[in-house]
Amino acid sequence: MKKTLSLLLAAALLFTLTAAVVQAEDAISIGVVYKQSGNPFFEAGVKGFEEAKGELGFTFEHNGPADSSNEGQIQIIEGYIQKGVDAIAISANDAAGVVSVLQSAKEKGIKVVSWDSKVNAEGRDLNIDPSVAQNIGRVQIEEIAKQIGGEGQIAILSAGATMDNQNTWISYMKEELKKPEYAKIELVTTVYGDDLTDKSYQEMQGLINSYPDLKGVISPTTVGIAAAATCIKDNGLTGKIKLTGLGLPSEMADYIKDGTCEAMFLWNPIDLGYTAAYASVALVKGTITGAAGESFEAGRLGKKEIMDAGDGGTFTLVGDPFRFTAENIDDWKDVY
Ligand code: RAM
Repeated sequence: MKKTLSLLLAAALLFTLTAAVVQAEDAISIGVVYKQSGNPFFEAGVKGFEEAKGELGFTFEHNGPADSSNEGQIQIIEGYIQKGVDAIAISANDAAGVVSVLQSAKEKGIKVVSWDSKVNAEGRDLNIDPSVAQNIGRVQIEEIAKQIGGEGQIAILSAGATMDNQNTWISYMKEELKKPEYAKIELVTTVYGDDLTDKSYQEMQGLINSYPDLKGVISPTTVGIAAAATCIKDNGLTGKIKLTGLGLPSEMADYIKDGTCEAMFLWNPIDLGYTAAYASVALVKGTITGAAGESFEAGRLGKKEIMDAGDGGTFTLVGDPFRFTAENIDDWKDVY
């Protein structure tokens, strides 16, 4: 009797172990690529992948080039293809530059989701946009207009010249600026800090040197706005050059409180990564193909509708931009 029992126990143990191995082998694997390493915005995005992993049971790796380059992203993608991941989830430095390598991934059956900054339609199955792009552009113009009292020179300090998310938002900012109420505002230039802190700081210093009458700066990048705030403060220009854009509360809290940046916007980057993870898994499982009209469940964020993006591909949306000020920044600075 005892012998039969221990045999049964051994068999049960073997079964459990085998099941665990099979499950580990079968787990969906996602290769996450972001614009650059060391950017806290993407570290927050990775937290969203972690959270979804706990709910869905996939495995993932994440990486981005230190220099924000397209070449660096291509190398990372090639590595993921070699490893045989099931899905690639990328925020692209160059929407066109990664299409070819992602097409070879797709030929091997790998699903491709772009999130945060899109890949052109031919290279993706679905894009996850943080929020309605037109809105993101509009609120930043409204904000800077209010801060500078409706007139004067403004400049844009952007991320990389080939980064689709900033370029799209900037095109909507320019549309917004055509409205009669902004007739006295002059956009003097757009400069690019490539989402690198030092370069962004230098570009901000360049703006200060070249445009002595500059009244305001919009920086639609978390790296850019933080570097611009430091530079404005270092030059003793707090309150003289107004600053708004898209910033992380964790990086900007002090500058919001001391008035270097009266107000800025952002959506929740954790939710963005979380949604990209759910979309990747749905594509791999085949519950969606990424076509307009489909929808998928994104855990605590509920049902996400897939829509026509107007660029030959499709997209879904995560949330609304939130306006951060001295009144609410303390509620957020420890979150992301
Ligand atoms: C930077 C990156 C990212 C962008 C945010 C707002 O971290 O450029 O792509 O979405 O800013």
